[in-house]
Amino acid sequence: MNANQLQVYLEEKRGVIELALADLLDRGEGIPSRLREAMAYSLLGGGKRIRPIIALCACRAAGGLEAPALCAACALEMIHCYSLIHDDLPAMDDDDLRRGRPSLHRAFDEGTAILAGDALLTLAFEVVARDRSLSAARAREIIAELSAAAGDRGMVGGQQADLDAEGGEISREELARIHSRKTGALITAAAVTGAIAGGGEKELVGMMRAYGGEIGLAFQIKDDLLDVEGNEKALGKAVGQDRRGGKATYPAVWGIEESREELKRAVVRAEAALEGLGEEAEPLRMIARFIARRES
Ligand code: GRG
Repeated sequence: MNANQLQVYLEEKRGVIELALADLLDRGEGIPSRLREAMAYSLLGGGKRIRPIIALCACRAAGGLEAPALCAACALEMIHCYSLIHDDLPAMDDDDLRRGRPSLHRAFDEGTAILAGDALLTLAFEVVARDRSLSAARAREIIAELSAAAGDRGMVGGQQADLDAEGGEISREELARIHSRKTGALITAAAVTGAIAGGGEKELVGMMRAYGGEIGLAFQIKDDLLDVEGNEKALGKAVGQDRRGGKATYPAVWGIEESREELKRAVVRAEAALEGLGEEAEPLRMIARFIARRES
């Protein structure tokens, strides 16, 4: 698969995920219209959909099909959207722009943004619990993975550690610990839950955990580099925010050149984690390279 074919592939997968997300949001009566509109504004308002795509690809690597992972993939995107909504709030990063549009609390109001984030987080678990294409045992395993990745030992814990580190000096090890939870945990959960949905054996799930850890790291380093040298228009958000906010980032702790080198090494390690797998893992290999190349 060359770079153009990958773009077409990613676009096609995005389409599948967006249809499924719209469908899952459309749950009839009983939801206050302002809350429903706020959830849709965030969940259907663009984004690369990289976490759900990874889940579909990992499912395919495990069992040949992607369909069993579709609900888990949507759940991952819901959790991701909630985290972005809350991260943009004045009490956190206070960002006015997200995905090229006003952030949710700017387009609506802070109270609605908090509630829409809460509702997306809880909907994620409902969606997997109600997924009829999964056995009860697989659904339970997926919910356990998602909640561990999102919660106090995962993304929320990483976010707190990041807040605590703001403005101070930290070591490379501490930086890695923060980001493996804040960004890495959910990306790892994407690869792992996709493999579980596809019926992957323990060994394959382990390979996906290793792969996910490396691409999660690569994703964060690239994100930090884009904040230094990226294009505001392509990113759909302001650049230079990390330095202004005294954030713990790879360029700040490792320097730009070494960050670029570590990014390359993480991609090599991610591909090595897939060793022994064949053609079925090709999209996962391409995604690892795409993460390092992305401009948004
Ligand atoms: C508020 C609980 C809570 C957690 C926030 C995800 C996060 C933790 C903060 C976002 C800040 C940030 C820039 C993190 C770095 C990596 C990241 C999650 C980038 C945004 O994800 P993309 O690039 O976004 O996948 P799109 O818009 O493409 O979905």
